[in-house]
Amino acid sequence: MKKFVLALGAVASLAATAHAQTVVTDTDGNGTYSIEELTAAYPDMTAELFGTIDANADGAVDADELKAAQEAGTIAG
Ligand SMILES: [Ca+2]
Ligand SMILES: [Ca+2]
Repeated sequence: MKKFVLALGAVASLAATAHAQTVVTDTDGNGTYSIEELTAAYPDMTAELFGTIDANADGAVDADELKAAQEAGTIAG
């Protein structure tokens, strides 16, 4: 019984960790985030906001741009 309770606690803390952070998934696996992929994580995403995050304006957000935007508070971390 004690083992079961411990396992339950581990699952609960994992869930809390996942919830504390917005995870953007590279759904098509091309190494960058499209506006569709960002919208899945940030429902309030707009083309204008995407343009702000896409610092080098190449039409895709890479991991560095995403991190910079999160650190700058442009989008939630
Ligand atoms: Ca992608
Ligand atoms: Ca970019």
